[in-house]
Amino acid sequence: MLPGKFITIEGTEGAGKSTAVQFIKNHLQQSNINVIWTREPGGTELAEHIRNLLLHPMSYEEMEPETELLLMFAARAQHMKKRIVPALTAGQWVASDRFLDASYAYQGGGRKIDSKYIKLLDQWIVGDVYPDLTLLLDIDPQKGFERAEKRGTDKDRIEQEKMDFFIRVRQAYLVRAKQDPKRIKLIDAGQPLFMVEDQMRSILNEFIENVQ
Ligand code: Z5A
Repeated sequence: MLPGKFITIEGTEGAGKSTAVQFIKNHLQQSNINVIWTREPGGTELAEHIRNLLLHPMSYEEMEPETELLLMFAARAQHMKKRIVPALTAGQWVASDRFLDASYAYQGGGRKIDSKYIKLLDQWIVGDVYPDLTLLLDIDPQKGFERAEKRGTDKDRIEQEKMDFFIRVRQAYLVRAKQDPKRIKLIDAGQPLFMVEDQMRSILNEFIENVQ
């Protein structure tokens, strides 16, 4: 086990993940914890190029699910080796806006890729550098969709998927949370913002108390 602490933030479509990330940043800062923030797909210059490839809508050719999965893990391999592992090895705290669980949810649940292939890549690329804490923002997909619509920004390639895709993504996330309840903390993101923040505050405080 590496000496640093690793936190990840996950969420279904429109759950308010970006809003939550801002709250978590402020809360950790107020708790005098210095954190390196990063995101997936992305987090290094090369991985950010792969992110563009993954999220930019393309008119010339449809991306196959296998290609999407392998590109997610290609970006992750770079991210792990160049940023996450060195920081954790140096004893630093790292927080990532999405990470491995998203591959099980989106490529496994959403794209219906057999999880045995994701597990193989997981064991190879992530190994035992698993997050210590994952905050999973969960919302009914219909409600999430309405929130995302209100945001009014252009949809990326994955956000353009239909409702049944996001229903499967949510189910796969919930299965992950059930399999690993000690690490993955489920947050009811359908509530008003102050209640979502209350849930996150108490999870973070408990985590900080236990590791210090
Ligand atoms: N992906 C993948 O497929 N496989 C992988 O392995 C990985 C990722 C790592 C990029 O992620 C995509 O990559 C993502 C999964 C895939 N695709 N999708 N879809 P991203 O994290 O960069 O993008 P995102 O999923 O679109 O996340 P986001 O920008 O954080 O969106 P959000 O959850 O919808 O958050 P938001 O913008 O904060 O909230 C939406 C709106 O709701 C906004 O107007 C807020 O003001 C509002 N809001 C927030 N909280 C509340 C509450 N509590 N009440 C009412 N309104 C609220």
